[in-house]
Amino acid sequence: MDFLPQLIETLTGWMREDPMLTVGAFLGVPILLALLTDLIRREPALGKPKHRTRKLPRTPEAPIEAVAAEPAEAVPARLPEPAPEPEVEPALEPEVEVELAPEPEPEPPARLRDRLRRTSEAFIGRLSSLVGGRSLEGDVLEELEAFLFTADLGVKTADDLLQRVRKEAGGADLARLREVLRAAIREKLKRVEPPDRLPVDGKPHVILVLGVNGAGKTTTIGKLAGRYTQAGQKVVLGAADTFRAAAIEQLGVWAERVGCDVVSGQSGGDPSAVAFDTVKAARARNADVAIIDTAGRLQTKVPLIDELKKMVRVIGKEMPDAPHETLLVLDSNTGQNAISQARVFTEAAGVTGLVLTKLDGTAKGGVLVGLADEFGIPVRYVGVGESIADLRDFSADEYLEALFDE
Ligand SMILES: Nc1nc2c(ncn2[C@@H]2O[C@H](COP(=O)(O)OP(=O)(O)OP(=O)(O)O)[C@@H](O)[C@H]2O)c(=O)[nH]1
Ligand SMILES: [Mg+2]
Repeated sequence: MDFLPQLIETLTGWMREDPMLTVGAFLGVPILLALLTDLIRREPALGKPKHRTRKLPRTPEAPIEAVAAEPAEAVPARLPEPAPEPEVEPALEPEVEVELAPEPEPEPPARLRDRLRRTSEAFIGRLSSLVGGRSLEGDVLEELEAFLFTADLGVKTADDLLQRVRKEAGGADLARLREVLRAAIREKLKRVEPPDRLPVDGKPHVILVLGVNGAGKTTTIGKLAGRYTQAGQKVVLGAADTFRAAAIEQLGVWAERVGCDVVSGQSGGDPSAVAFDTVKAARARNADVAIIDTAGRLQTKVPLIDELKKMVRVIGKEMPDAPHETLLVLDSNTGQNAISQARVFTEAAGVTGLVLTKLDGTAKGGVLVGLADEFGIPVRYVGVGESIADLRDFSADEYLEALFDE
């Protein structure tokens, strides 16, 4: 406590010895302190321990905010002297990629004749060169018989056409043969021409889509949803193919592309439950059409066919007259095998319409005639490519023209 008297005594001594210096010290020291405080406030780094800050590149993995939020205490008081940083090009802002479902190409619809060219060449083209300038008798009729039985028409249809040719064109020439065949095939195709376009028989009109693996079910559903939507109908899709994980996603892409809702369940879940929910949701949302996708199944696998029967029963519980349409999708490339597929599916699930896909690029499109002849089930649509416009209403005359006209 005797510090104060000592200080006073010392200052009095200084005053006595050099009064000017003492007054200067009294005024100068506080001014100096004030200046120092102000300087530290403006340059905080001066008042902190020395450490290095690094600018991180501006990438999504290292956002700027994360660097700023790092607490100062986390930095050690003394950092080892860092190696000089290499010159780095300033990082560009990362480009943001937005994935959009590809838009359907707005190209004008191709003529069926162009798409059916290979079938036409393999059937009528080969038949014409086989007969050539000869008349229809003896060996020529035998060659014709062998040809028709291997032409993807099915045995029943080939036999029937041969009888017609013998009766109506026996002894005649190629021109007459073409005439008789064209008329006979037309008769068969006219029976399976659908009476109406894009039917809407219920509210919602429920369509169940069946077929073996890879036949083109999901693609057909996407195109069909596109066509109904373009016609002003509200569509709900049901992803009841719970067997293949990517199937739900595939249908989702189509739903986004055409602008409709999709109902889906768990991968590996009960497809009947999804079918039921789809019809229920379509009713609740006042939709006009509900289209249900199913897992591709081989016609020989009985449990899968049983599952299909269950699905039809369960849909009927939610809406007694549904499904209004059960479409069987058949890949034209499978030729005569499509006929045996149709036999099993029609027995299992009461198929009301056929869709023949991939008529473009196949030589086996003649199977459509065999299917028409054998089952008499309407051929609702034909697939002649991968865009929405490539799902066509089946027209007997258009098909005939594509097959016969060179
Ligand atoms: N060229 C052509 N390709 C088609 C046509 N229809 C479908 N495809 C193609 O056939 C392939 C199989 O079609 P999907 O719709 O996946 O067949 P899916 O029956 O649903 O197959 P799963 O679900 O595995 O049973 C795809 O590459 C389609 O693009 C068509 O009319 N023409
Ligand atoms: Mg599918």
